Amino acid sequence: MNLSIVEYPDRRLKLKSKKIEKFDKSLHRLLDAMYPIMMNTNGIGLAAIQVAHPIQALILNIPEEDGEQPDENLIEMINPIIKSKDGETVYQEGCLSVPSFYEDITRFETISVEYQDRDANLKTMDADGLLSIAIQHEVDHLNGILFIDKLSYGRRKKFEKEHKRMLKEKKNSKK
Ligand code: Y12
Ligand code: CO
Repeated sequence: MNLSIVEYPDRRLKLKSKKIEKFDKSLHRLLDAMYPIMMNTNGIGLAAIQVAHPIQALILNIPEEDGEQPDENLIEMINPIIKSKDGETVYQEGCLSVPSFYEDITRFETISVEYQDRDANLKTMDADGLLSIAIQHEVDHLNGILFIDKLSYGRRKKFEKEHKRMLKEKKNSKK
């Protein structure tokens, strides 16, 4: 499966992803193909919409303290729903669909999320720390929300300016 990362300002990133009903080979193939893309780009989370599939699937691999991301850390969530949330935390987030831009984002500190695994088994996970932040970031993608949508008016303006300059530089370097 040939996948590539959809980047801002592509409007597909605004789409609401559809609930998954069929837990078949094509879903497994997509999840399997998303994993190397995420790992090869130093990602820790990736939603299916970021590879142009508007369905409610996301993957995560939260690094260990030494920065390693063993395959055993892979988490796949299908049709996730955040059932409860508490507290507040701030973290400097980045996104594979918004390369080279990082900003402090406020999120819930702890969450409880219900989801299905790739075989439709129902699961519940309580999360805090980076895992909680990553789940909230990826669930936002399923609702067409990017972390830059959470910036204040002033910070968003700053981002748009920086982004325009970055695209210009990219274009010039290709000439
Ligand atoms: C905390 C904060 C954000 C998340 C969401 C998941 N975000 C990522 O996985 C971001 C990855 C990322 C990787 C980059 O490196 C490459 O593309 C090689 C990157 O670098 C550049 O853009 C140059 C930016 C972001 C979860 C938890
Ligand atoms: Co993202």
